[in-house]
Amino acid sequence: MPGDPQADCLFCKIAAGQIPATIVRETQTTVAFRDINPQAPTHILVIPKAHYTNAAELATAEPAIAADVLREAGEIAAEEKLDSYRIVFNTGAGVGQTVFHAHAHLMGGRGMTWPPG
Ligand code: DGP
Repeated sequence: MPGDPQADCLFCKIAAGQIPATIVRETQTTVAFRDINPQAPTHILVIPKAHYTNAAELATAEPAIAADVLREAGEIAAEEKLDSYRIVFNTGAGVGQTVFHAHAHLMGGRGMTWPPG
């Protein structure tokens, strides 16, 4: 069922506490943890606990939880004292999505160029 934990999903396992991660914040619907391979001084992933493959699928099925993910990213950015930051949802292997459980990358603490590579 969409939303149910997937046995072979890394981020479902992190959400369930079965794989360790540096947890930053947790709510009823979301978990935020530090990226294992940070691309910026602050690089935090915010995920829904429910399993959806990507951000659009999450927003279609559970718009309130998609909003939770974005609100958490903003509140964490404030906690991390980031006055500028980027939130990225890679969607599809062609643009670098490697974990097929919706996640926001919250990145900040350095300057960034636009457009992204
Ligand atoms: P993406 O490429 O958009 O699918 O992002 C997946 C991110 O997940 C990538 O930046 C690295 C991160 N990541 C992969 N495995 C782990 C892990 O086991 N722990 C943590 N904390 N992050 C992970």
